[in-house]
Amino acid sequence: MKRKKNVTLGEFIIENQSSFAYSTGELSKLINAIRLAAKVVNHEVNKAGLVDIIGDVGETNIQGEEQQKLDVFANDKFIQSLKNREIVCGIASEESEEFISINSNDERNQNKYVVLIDPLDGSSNIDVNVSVGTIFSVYRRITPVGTPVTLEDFLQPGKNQVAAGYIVYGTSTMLVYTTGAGVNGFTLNPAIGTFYLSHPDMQFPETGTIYSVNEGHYIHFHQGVKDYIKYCQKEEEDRPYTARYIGSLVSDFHRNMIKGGIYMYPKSSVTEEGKLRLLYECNPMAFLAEQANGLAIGGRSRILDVVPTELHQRIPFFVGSRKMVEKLQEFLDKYH
Ligand code: AHM
Ligand code: MG
Repeated sequence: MKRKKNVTLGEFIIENQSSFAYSTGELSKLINAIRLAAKVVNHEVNKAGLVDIIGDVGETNIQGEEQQKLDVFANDKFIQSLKNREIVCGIASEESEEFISINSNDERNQNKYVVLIDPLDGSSNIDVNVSVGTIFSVYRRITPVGTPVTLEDFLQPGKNQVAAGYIVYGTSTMLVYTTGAGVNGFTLNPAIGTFYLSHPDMQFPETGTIYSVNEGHYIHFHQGVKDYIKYCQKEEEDRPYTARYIGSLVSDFHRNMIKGGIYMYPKSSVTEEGKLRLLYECNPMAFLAEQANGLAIGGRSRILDVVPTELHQRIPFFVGSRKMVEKLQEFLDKYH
């Protein structure tokens, strides 16, 4: 079938609204709110290099506003955008200790979605002009509408997600998301502030030749991961693989989804739970991966089956092309 050209994200959301099983338009509004905040954050991220010229973090700018750190700025923008449109009943952010309830104890509030967000992931890369990203995840609340949201609404296994996505602020800015019917990617035309469908139906190649891991920590990794890394480096069949590690999960994932590869953030002898957060980073990426024919595991089991116990829980994370993750799993299983 010939694909329509120049489809904007706005049009795509409207056209696909009815294909979403429980659609009442609420989820579409939610994605729209994220789209708008993404544009504002993109604008700010793009000026990050000018901070030393036009003022430093903590200084007061010409309008009398204090310059914010970009991750705080991004956090505020996404939360504001979702709050202003009154479309969610709760938000949890990697930036904040506690979740936020949005008029959820008002019985007129019929909003049923909660959003979990990592507003600016990989923010240590900003100072050196390397890509960063935003990650978001959406669930239907468990408790009844019109009653206060509780922790239970946020601590759901990833398989309950109704939508997830990321924005990558890279050489171009892209918004990639799923509502459970495949993964689609949209590229921002910064001149007119419009996202266009540029990557329809994204799929991880079944296998690939890229492995992404912070190998500086090799000495602390468990034996299964060490053996798999050695396997990646061995001269045999299509190996040695290429090592690529940006240190920005969204960008590493995005590249691997397009080219074929595996991303790993294992536990180690110094970080028993790994580094990445189950709710804000691993679950949304795992949902996207599975929707794009990839796999995501947390060591022994599928990430999306893990029942969370804490908002900021960390977990080892392995995600990527199906065959590569299966091969890694074989190595991990040897030591269990
Ligand atoms: P952050 O949430 O503090 O930004 O940390 C998450 C980031 C990921 O984007 C990235 O893959 C990882 O941390 C890199 O960690 P390390 O520097 O330990 O390799
Ligand atoms: Mg993060």
